[in-house]
Amino acid sequence: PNRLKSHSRGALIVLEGLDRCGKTSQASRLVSFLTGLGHAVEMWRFPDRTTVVGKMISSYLSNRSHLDDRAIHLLFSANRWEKRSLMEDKLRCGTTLIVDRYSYSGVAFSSAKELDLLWCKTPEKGLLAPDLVVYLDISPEKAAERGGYGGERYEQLEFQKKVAQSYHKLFDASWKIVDATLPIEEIEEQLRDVALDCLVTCQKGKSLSQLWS
Ligand code: DGP
Ligand code: NA
Ligand code: NA
Repeated sequence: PNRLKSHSRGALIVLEGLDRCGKTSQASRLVSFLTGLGHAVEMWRFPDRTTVVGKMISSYLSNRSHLDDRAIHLLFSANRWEKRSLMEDKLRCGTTLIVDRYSYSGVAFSSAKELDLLWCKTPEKGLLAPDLVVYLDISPEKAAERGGYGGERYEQLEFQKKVAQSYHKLFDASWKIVDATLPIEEIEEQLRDVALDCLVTCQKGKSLSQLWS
């Protein structure tokens, strides 16, 4: 492998989308691909349900507890903050992170509950900004047809329609929007291409920046 790689930072690549859009399996395929090329790569996901905060979130999502909309918003945010320094260390040491959901889920899901958009973004300010955001685009109806909604709190068609609208408000020209209804291998191919471009940009010295500016 290339000696230069160990001197450059890793890339922060985020996958976003509605529930059942296929992010999780695409994230793991991408990790295998990049690992196979000799890159240091880890798959992360938010919420990270293994921490104390993550367990509170998991309990909320499975309807075992009930929390005020703003309280749960802040817990999701805290769950990203508690991983921030580790995230930065990994990236600076050259590890690329493929992250299944991030701050955009935080803003899209909470603002779908009609919380103020700016209020939703504020606690997220200062988290690391991704180098690449891939949105796996699927209509709420098609996602629901895929079945396997696990019965968690947000996995309902009417709510997912609102989440889709919220995501659309967050779309930015820098996002890569991929049609999530294409065959799995085609999606995988598109992700490989954009991820490799992103790695090159980071290796050339692109600096880390912060949300939401
Ligand atoms: P997942 O483990 O990817 O299935 O995500 C669990 C659920 O929580 C899913 O419906 C998306 C939602 N979610 C993920 N991140 C956030 C967040 O930061 N805020 C809110 N309100 N919901 C989130
Ligand atoms: Na889910
Ligand atoms: Na998922």
